[in-house]
Parts: sequence; structure tokens; C-alpha cells
Amino acid sequence: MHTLIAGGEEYIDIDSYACLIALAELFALERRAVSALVPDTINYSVPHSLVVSNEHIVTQCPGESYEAYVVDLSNPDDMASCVDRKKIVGIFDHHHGFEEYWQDRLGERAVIEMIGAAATLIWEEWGRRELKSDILPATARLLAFAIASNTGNFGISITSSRDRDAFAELSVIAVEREGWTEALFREVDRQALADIHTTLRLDTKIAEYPNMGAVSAGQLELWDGASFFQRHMSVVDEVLDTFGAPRWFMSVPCLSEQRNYLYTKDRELQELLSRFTNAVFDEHGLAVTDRLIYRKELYKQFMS
Ligand SMILES: [Mn+2]
Repeated sequence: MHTLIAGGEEYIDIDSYACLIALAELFALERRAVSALVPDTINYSVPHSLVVSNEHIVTQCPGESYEAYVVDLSNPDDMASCVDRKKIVGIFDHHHGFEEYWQDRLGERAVIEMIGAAATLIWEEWGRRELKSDILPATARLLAFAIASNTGNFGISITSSRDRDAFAELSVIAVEREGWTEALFREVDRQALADIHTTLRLDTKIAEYPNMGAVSAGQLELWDGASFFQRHMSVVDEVLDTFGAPRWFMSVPCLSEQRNYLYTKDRELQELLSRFTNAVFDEHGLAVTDRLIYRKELYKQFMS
């Protein structure tokens, strides 16, 4: 039976990309016929220098007869559309919402755990199959950087010791020294800023908040976020103003400083954001937090 590894329909970030490549390689070592479904467009979070090409990568589902594993995703609505949901036999994910659904269907082959990166779960699977020493250095590097990236360089609260352990082991196999990820994070910054309009549009979300109505929330994670608003404020104004909600804010998690740069001219949003983060807004509508905080976390606060 052919095995297909799949992720999302449109959104393949560094975590899903690393999972797709690494799980396909693991199954190929076990002499399974395997394909990894990688759409043509991958997210800017994948550094060009880590992109691999091999015979397992496909852009279409392989005919009728296959079994599928889904990575970094468990919401059936978001999965690649060509994947027959009935053919799914395994899931590796770290998002809330569909744990029971998959547990009922797949039992222990539903590996859904709330840790920093799905890439960590894939690396642990390499361990269960006792093949860790056979991974290609390029794949080890990919998994390791996916873990560093998905955990905000180990700064966000969901980061677990399992993520740290996996990263340490993979860095050794990839023959990397301490601090090796910085150059890759800088490469991602360049990719994100190369077409900043598109990057902002793709990473802006609208949510309804109690007593506030619709709010557009832009987020752009950067290694070097300190000078972002000095350089790009007019683009932010332009994209967020036309995004569709009457109020908006923009957040730039800055990985090198482990804190966020926030921007909004809306007084009520400033007040709310200040209450949740202790950040103080200046006369330009800018503020800096004292820790790294992602939009997901802000959502939760806004809703409560
Ligand atoms: Mn992920």
C-alpha cells in the first residue's frame, strides 16, 4: 500500500514542511512506497537554504489506493483537499480541538500533544522506530529549525522540555554549533520583507471581540523586529486600513529580543493591549512588551 504524507491545503509553514519531509524519509527507510504532498507555494517561514528536493515530493495525491498520514494539523476542514479523509490512518499534531475525534477513529495512531512543534513529535517517532542514527543531516537541520521557529526560539509558553531535547539531539546530528539558527532566522526575515504587502495580507486575521466588534490583527514574526515600524509603518497603515475591520492592531514578535513591538492608533485597543501586556503606548501608537507573546494568546485574553 502506498503511503501519503499530507498537511494543509494552502498553508505550509516551516513546521509542516519539516514534518512532511522527515516522515516521508522515515517511512522510506522502512522500505515503504511513500509520497510527501508539498504544494508549490510554501510559506516564507521556510528558509530557501533548507528547501530539499527528492523523489518522494509530489504536488498531487497519488491515485486511489493509498493510506494517509496528516502532520501539523488535525482539523479535517484545513487538510489538503485531494486527501480522502477516510484513508487517514495516522495524525501527528499539536493543535487543540480534534483530539477526541481522532482518538476515537485512530486510537494510538492519533498523536496529538500540546507541545511547541509537531516536528518534535516526528523526531520522537524516529526514536520509537529506532532509526535516529539514519536521518540525513539536512533533514535533521530542517526538523531542528522547525522546532526553534515554532517555539519562538524557545520563548513561548507552550515550549516543552521535549522540544528542547529534540532540538539538542538534532543539532548534533546536523553538526551545528550553539547559536546556529540565527543566520536562518535572518534569512526568514529577508524572505518575509521581500514582499511585505503579501506577507502582511496573508498573516492578518479578523476576529469578533466582545464589546469591540470586528478587529483586524496583523502579526509578523521577525528575528530583528526593533526597526520594523520605523521602516514600514506606511505599508502597515495601508494594508491594515483596507483589510476590512474598523479597528486594527499590528504585533511584531521579535525573537532576538524575546519581546513584541505593538502598533495601533485605536485608543480602546491600546488600553486593552496595555492591560494584557503592561506595554505603554507612545504618541505614535507604538509600544513594547516585556516578553514574547503571540496573537493566539492575545485572542484568549481579549475573549475573557
Ligand atoms: Mn506547528
